[in-house]
Order: sequence, then structure tokens, then C-alpha cells
Amino acid sequence: MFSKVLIANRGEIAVRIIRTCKEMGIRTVAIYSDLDRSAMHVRLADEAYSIGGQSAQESYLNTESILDAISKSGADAVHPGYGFFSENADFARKVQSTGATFIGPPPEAIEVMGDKISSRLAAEKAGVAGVPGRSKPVKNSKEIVSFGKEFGWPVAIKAAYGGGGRGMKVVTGPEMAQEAMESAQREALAYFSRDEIYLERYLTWPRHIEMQVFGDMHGNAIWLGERDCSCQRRHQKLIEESPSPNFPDEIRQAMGQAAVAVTKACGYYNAGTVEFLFQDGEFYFLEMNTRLQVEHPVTELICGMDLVALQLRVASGEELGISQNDIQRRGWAIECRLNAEDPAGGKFTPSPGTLTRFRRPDGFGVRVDAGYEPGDTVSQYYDNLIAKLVVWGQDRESARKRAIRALIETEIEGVATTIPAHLAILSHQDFVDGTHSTKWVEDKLDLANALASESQIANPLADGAGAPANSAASMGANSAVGTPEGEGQPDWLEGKVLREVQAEVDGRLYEVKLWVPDVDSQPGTSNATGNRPSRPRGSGSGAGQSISDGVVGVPMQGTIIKLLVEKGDQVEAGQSVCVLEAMKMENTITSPKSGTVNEIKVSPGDSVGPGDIIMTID
Ligand code: MV4
Repeated sequence: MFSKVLIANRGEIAVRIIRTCKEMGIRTVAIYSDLDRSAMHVRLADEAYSIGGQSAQESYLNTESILDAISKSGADAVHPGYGFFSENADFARKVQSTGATFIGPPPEAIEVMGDKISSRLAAEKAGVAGVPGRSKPVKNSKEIVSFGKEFGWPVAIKAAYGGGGRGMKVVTGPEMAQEAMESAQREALAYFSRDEIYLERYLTWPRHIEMQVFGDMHGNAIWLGERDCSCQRRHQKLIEESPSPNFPDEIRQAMGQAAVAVTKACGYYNAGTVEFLFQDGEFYFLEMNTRLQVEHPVTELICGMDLVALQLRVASGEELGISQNDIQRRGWAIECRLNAEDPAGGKFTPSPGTLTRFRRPDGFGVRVDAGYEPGDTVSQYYDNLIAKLVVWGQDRESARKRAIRALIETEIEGVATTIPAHLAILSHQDFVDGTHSTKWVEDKLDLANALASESQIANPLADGAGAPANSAASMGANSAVGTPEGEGQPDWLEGKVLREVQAEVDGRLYEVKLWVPDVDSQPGTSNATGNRPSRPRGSGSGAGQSISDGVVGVPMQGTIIKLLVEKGDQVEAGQSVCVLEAMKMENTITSPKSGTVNEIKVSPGDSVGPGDIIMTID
């Protein structure tokens, strides 16, 4: 086994690898850019070497400085993580030329799988079919037209050296062939410096299901179950789960065997993932990823195995030590990628910044792989994945509900996050039914108002609006407190901010979200993303107190029965100001503070809902 491993990566995956090394008694070496001098992976490693620079190109993609750090540290192995140099055969060879071991597959296998035409051929040779198509480059648009006639429209044009979805064009008919071909070639050239393209029949509603495989240097290979990664937008995955819902076990077994066949056919060892498209009961080889993937914890949770430990063992020459029959998969796992992005309007706008608050969820079946701690900064220069929330449950519904609970428990401030999108996905009937596809998030899911809609889907775990404070209804944690901005905002939201207020009704505390006039926003109290820098809550800040403490809000759906005060009246904190009929009961609503009734916005008989404003107190 190795004595010192250099992790040629940053963020959560570097942290992930360091943790397993520590458990195995292996010394860890971090590398860091100028921006990452005090990053979490550096704090956790035993040693750290500066590689300079800010951008990925200047730092984590700077071969010379990384090779320098390998030799200075005396590391006997290098783990590339994912992204950066993880699938670069030249880097793997250079590492090996220093005498250190590259913790990953042989460079030749990286090369075969890096070219999509050669990987399609390799799979074909192993008896595993890709989507019906041609495993040779296309030279002119006539070939596209004849392909469409033979296989049917639409046709997918793909970049031979592509990947990750860039360079793919969908051609719906012969008249589009020429233009689509040229544009695919231009894109392929721009992204991958090679303009070879090839054709496949285009599947219109596929699921993306991938199979985790593992091989050793002694010719053994196994499969560890699938992951369904159909919830993605713009080729960025959002949610992954295992097993895949509505996926018959005969197909799982066949897919596992197909994945192992591909693995063995290219002389593969270490961790790998074989990607498939699945539609109408058939699966088709798509590509093979020759690295440990972001979503590997989903497999770890259902298999009860540490995949990084296994990577280290097989890289040091050990046998897998487990056969296919030893693999037992149990229960269900779901991973949500918490990115520093604002999902409002489905735009997923990057939202770099400092995490002024980061409360990690906890409890049974909850795992958080984070690359950041409170006070750390998510830089615009790198991947903005803050953390992965991975939950385990004994079945899909338990896992789904646990994921929702844990997302609600998570509090991140200072940056916007994808949490509202995850809540929208996990509480959508299509997801519950498992009828979604790779196109579902972009084509069907409505994220038009991912921020504001949070108060509407107030409690996805229970029905009925309104729940006690600090329960599922208080979703204010998720940086949803902010200013409406961007296109598509209704006029009435202009100049308003989303605030969380507490309302006490008959001695029970409710938290609701309100769009209120941005009266108390002073320069410096609100950061660039419009989020409040801090959010007082709970008894520590005084029950009934809130950020916009002069607003009396409606905590639940109901009818206004009676107003107990008039405009201009003096009221005391805790004084009853309004009677609301809800859930067949009369509830008195109290003033959150002492002051003067400034404005009354409702009348007896009005139908009101959570988030409506009853009155304001000055
Ligand atoms: C496809 C396809 C439908 N039909 N190929 C996109 C990423 C690239 N590696 C392959 N991709 C696709 N190839 C055929 N013949 C649909 C996709 C696709 C997709 C695949 C996996 C995960 C997400 C996706 C999102 C859109 C399209």
C-alpha cells in the first residue's frame, strides 16, 4: 500500500479522498492555487504545496507545478479526483514517469474511451450495442439524409471527441441536415479541437442510467449497481439515485454484465462508469467515464463499500478480493448536488461568494460530502459544487422524504443554492412516479419562481399549509430570502424582498415567507445576491421577533373573521390583533411588536393564504 498520496484536486472530492487515506494510515498531500491557500482540503491534508495561479488553467491544470509538487513531497501515488486531469492519458503517463502510481485506469483505456467512435467500437466488440447508428465519421450531409431515411428521424449528430453533451445536434428532418452538420463540426472544433462527427438515432425520452464498475490488474471486474442520473439540466446533473426507479431486475443484471464486458474488453482496471441510455425497455451504450464520479457515494451507500479505499487497493496491485456474488445492494440512496447557483427561472445562474452561514443537515441516513465550511468562499474560478447531500433509506419513499427533510434542515447563506430546485424536483409527482427523463427538468419542471414558490410548496412532507416554526414549513434556510431580480418578475414584486417572519397563533409559533416592501434595507445589510447576511431566529433572538418585525402575516389558509384593532391604534407585543378562521377553528393572531398600527390590508370576510400581509406595525 502507498505511504503518501498526493491529491491533484480541490473541494469536496479532495476532502473525500483525504478522509479515506487517513483511515488507511496513508499520509496526504494537498496542492493549492493562490485562492485556495486556506481551503478545506488544505486544512485537512498532512502537507500542502502551492501550485500558484487562480484559474484552473494556471493551477490545477498546470502540469509542471503538479509534477513539481509530486517530486517535492515524495508522494508515491497521485489521485486525480474527477474533472481536471482525471481523464487525461498524457497526465497519467507523466505521473507514472515520476515513479509515482496514477490512481486510475491505464492510460490506454482512457484513450480508447476518450474518443466516442473508438469507445462505441470497443463496446460493439464486447457485444454491447450503442444507440442504433454508424460507428464511422460522417463526411457530408447526404449521409445524414440517408441515415434518417434508414433509421428514422430525429437523428443525433455527435462529436467523436466530445462528451458531456457538447457538440451534439438533433436533426429533425432532411432540410436541417447541412446546417446542423456544419454547426456540429464548428462546435466540435471549438470545444475539442477535432471536427469528426458521427450519427445515431435520437432517442426522445430516455433515462440516463450508468453502471459502476471496478476492475483490478489481475483481470477481475465486477459491477456495483446502477445510478439513475436523469435529473439534469444543460448536462449538469442535479440528482442521482440508486437503484433506478421502474427498472426491472433482469435489465439491471443484463446491464451489469454488459458493463463488465466493456470493462474487460479494454483492459480496464480501477473505478469506472459505463453510461447507458434506457428507453422503452432497451438500453444502449453511450460512453465510459474513466474516473471516480461525483455521484459515487450513492453506490457506496447501497453497497456499504468505500470506493476510494478500493481504488487505492487495486492501484497498489491488490486483487479486488470480492466477487460479483459478494456484492449486496440494500435500500435506496439519493444524492442532491448543492451548487452555488440561483435556480430561479430555471436559469441556474452562478452565485459565487462567502458562506456566511452553513448548517449541515444531520441524522440517520444522512451524509454530507462538503468542500467548504462556514466562512469559506466559493470562487467563480472553480466548479461551484458546495456539497453533496446523500441520503439512504430502506426504500425510495423513505429516501425521498429523508432528502427533503435534510434539504430543509440545511442552512446556507451568502450564496444562492440549488436547494429550491431539489425541493421542487423531489416533491413533483413525475419524480415520485419515476416517469421523468433526461429532458424532464428542462422541458417540464417549472422553476419560474423557484425562490418565491417555496412558501407555496410550504411543506412537501405533509399536506395542509402551515406548520410550526422550525418544522418543514420553515424553508427560509435555503438562501431563499432575497430580492426579486431578473426578467419575468411580476411588477408587484418590484421593490420587495422575501422575508421570513414569525407569527404566533394561539400560542403556537409559525414561520412564513412574505414579499414585503424593502423598507429596512440599508446599505451594507444585504449582500450582492440580495441575501440577508444573517437571519435571527428562534428564542435566541426573541420569539415573535423577525427581520421584518413590523409585519403581521397570515400563517395559514383561512378567512379573516374580525379585526381587533384599527389604523392608528397603539398595540403591545403579543396583543391579539386579528381573528382568522382556519382549519375549522378560530385563531387569534398577535402583534409581533409594540407600536402603532400603520396600515391594515385585509377586511373581515377576506380569504387569505400563507404569506399574505394582515397589517404593518411601526
Ligand atoms: C443521446 C440522446 C438521445 N439519443 N444520444 C448527451 C450527453 C452525451 N454524452 C450524450 N447525450 C445524449 N445522447 C441519442 N442517440 C440524449 C442525450 C442527452 C443526455 C444524455 C445523458 C444525460 C443527459 C442528457 C441530456 C440531454 C441529452
